[in-house]
Amino acid sequence: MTTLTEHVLPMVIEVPAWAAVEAPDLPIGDERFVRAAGHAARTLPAQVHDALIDFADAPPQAGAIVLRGMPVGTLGRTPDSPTSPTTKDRVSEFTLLTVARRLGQPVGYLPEHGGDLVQNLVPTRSSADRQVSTSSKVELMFHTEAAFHPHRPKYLMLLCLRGDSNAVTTLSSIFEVLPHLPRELVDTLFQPRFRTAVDESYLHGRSNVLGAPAPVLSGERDRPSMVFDADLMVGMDEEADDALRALGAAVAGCHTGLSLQAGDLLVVDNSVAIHGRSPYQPRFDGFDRWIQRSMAVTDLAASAGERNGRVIVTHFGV
Ligand SMILES: O=C(O)CCC(=O)C(=O)O
Ligand SMILES: [Fe+2]
Repeated sequence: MTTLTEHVLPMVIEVPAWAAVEAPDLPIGDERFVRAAGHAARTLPAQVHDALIDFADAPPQAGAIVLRGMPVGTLGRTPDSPTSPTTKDRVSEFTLLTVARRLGQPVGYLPEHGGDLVQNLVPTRSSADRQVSTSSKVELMFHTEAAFHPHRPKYLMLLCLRGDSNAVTTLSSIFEVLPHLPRELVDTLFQPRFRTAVDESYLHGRSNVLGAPAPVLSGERDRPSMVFDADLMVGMDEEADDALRALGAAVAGCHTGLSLQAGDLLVVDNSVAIHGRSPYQPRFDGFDRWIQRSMAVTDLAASAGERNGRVIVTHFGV
């Protein structure tokens, strides 16, 4: 049995009224919309702006921060699926992309909702018990976002438009977990003895494949980066597999969680923190939980050969 040890909570920044948000009347994916969001970063309240600068300079111990009270605009009903039309204005998308632009370059991923720069995460009946972001009845296991992807995002941003107090977004950071891991285990995790399968949301019916051997931990020994997926990653030998299981147990014993409420923007450094979500019970009544998600890389050039505009098109599966 694992005992739960303390894990720091992400710092919460209470956002004062942010008046200067005026989303242009353009499609969200239009480069002019993204540029306007980039320019709007200069109108962010000073403490939000400075917190984002500090966050990019050095990830905090929790690997994440929460901006509380961000504008989400006027919502209609929660859409039935990520790509169903909505009646909402563009305020929340502009909010997300403004923060994304302050931290890096927002990108979409073609297999996920067609590459939308801002994705609607809503519960759907068909995926209620699957390991995808539109699930609800199952626990979404701890993962680095797009762990299997060579162009995985550096930053993950989850803006809550409509909360559900029973849905807890779970969070753990390698900075917090590391002291609980024996030295030899850490040695193993630093070696390229792990492979990761592709998230089913990227496969659209194609057969899964394991990616190239890679380490779980990299970089500085006492302040490492981590790529981990409790569902999709395997060790290539018994010792590596045991190490992975031990890491999973350590994370299970050392994590925190928060129930996102409307206006909360959770900003995660995807290179040190992993996240998941508790099960919850949707009602499918038009007022279920509604999260918008954006992802950002630090450098667009790295994906140049596999990117169309801001949409990363890397193909997975056979
Ligand atoms: O719904 C959540 O709180 C987290 C979902 C998730 O893992 C994601 O969107 O990447
Ligand atoms: Fe995720």
